[in-house]
Amino acid sequence: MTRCFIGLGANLGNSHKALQQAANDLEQLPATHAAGRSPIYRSAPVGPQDQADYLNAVVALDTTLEPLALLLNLQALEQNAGRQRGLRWGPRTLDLDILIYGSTVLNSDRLTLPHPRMFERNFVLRPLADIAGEYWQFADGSSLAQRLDACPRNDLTPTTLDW
Ligand code: A4P
Ligand code: MG
Repeated sequence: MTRCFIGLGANLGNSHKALQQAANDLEQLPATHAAGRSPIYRSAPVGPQDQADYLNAVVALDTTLEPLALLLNLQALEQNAGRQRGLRWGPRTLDLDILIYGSTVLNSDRLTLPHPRMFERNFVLRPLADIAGEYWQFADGSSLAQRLDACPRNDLTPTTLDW
């Protein structure tokens, strides 16, 4: 089993329901077990500003799915949620990113691990720290606390939305 962290984001339609459904579906994937869910956060859009606030969260999974198989499963869940690929960084009903797959470092056409933009995004690092802990260390030896310190402070608030 490999411990993975999946980033969830949505800002179109019923985003709360999309996150709830996605977390349930992720934990039901084949060869996969639930390993924790962060609180749900509300965050100002990064990228084009003429779009609604996002709901963001991180889900931890233990899985024996290989990284590419996991990615294909995430893309199928995005499709089921009615995802249309449009503007880069534009609004979406559901975005699922593999943030971390164990200690795997990968740079291929289809998959980059850890996720290349996560270190600039407090809406990823904050919920990740909630479930992984601030002392959690990346492959390069840096800690989540250090990464959070260095991260731009985009507007981010915890919600009381339930799972
Ligand atoms: N890909 C490569 N590595 C990965 C990975 N680790 N996880 C490839 C998932 N996918 C990965 O993704 C494009 C391609 O990236 C995939 O086909 C896969 O092979 P996509 O989901 O089709 O495109 P995208 O998500 O529109 O593009 P991008 O640049 O990945 O967007 P981001 O970085 O995901 O950003 N603001 C707030 N507040 N909250 C948000 O959640 N999200 C975005 C989207 C912008 N602004 C936001 C938020
Ligand atoms: Mg994405």
